[in-house]
Amino acid sequence: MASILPASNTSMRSDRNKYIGKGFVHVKNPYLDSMDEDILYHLDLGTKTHNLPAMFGDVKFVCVGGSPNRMKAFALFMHKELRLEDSEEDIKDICAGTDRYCMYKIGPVLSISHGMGVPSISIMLHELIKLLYHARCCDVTIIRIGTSGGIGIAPGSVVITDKAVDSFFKPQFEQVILDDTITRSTELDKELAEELLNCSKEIPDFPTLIGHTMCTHDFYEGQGRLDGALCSFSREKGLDYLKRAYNAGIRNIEMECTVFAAMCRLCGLKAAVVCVTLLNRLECDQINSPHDVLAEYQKRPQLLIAKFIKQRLGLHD
Ligand code: R2B
Ligand code: URA
Repeated sequence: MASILPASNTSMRSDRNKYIGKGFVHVKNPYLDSMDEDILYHLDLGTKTHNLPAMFGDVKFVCVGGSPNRMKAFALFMHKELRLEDSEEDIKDICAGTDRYCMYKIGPVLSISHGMGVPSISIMLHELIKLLYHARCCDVTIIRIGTSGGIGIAPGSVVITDKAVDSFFKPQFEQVILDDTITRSTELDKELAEELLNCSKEIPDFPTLIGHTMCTHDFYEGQGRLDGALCSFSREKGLDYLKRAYNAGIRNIEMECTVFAAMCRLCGLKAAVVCVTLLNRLECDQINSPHDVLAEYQKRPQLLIAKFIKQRLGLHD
């Protein structure tokens, strides 16, 4: 599927401003359009080596998730659900030239892994957003599907995020730029969250709710766990933090949603976060459900997003 450009067809100095209108994915970087070539290093793609509009111009849905295996599984599942004519063997990792991230394209759907934590997803998003911009994609919906720790809800519940908040329960993302810290809004698309919730109601035995999601920079102490290599607070203090989070409307904790919300919002992507909870953090720290149970939980966000995409495309089960 790769569409490699001949060396002559290379200039990035085309009139890009006309694509900044409503609906087009945009970048906010005055330097980008004056570059002769843009190498998306961690995706192993580039404007001189690949015909990005031909490869990606029809993308309407982007699904991102931490694990490469899960994003491959999602791509194969989408392929089955969309009943596309090409065979399963045609679904190849577009980023096979790098082992940083994986990427699969299934018709209008892109499935990409982002690794764990803010720095990892942030690098991927910079390059993904530039990719969508160079490809002149418009009206793109992007959804992070993932796992999380639930607060006060049954394990296996799916949380659709209405507010992505930081460790201080604030709906913001603090980005250190040079030696300054700037604060970006983490507002997500409300209508999209409602649409996803309505979609979930059509799936039997599919516990789903809308709630705030907290993004932390650490899985252990940062999420109030007592079972890391380091723990510098008491059991009572940890539990008190989680209870205060619950009282502030937070229903799950993960590690990417704030930067994801902030970057997508600034670049014209309608964004949602859909995470299944693997445990109830008011009851335990360790993820101790059997593997088959966890595997079933992990499929839930995929099921919901596949149903949502099919509905948007006017396809029925
Ligand atoms: C959820 O799960 C991962 C940590 O286990 C992290 O990437 C996240 O956000
Ligand atoms: N992912 C997290 O970030 N925290 C959890 O507790 C589970 C998954």
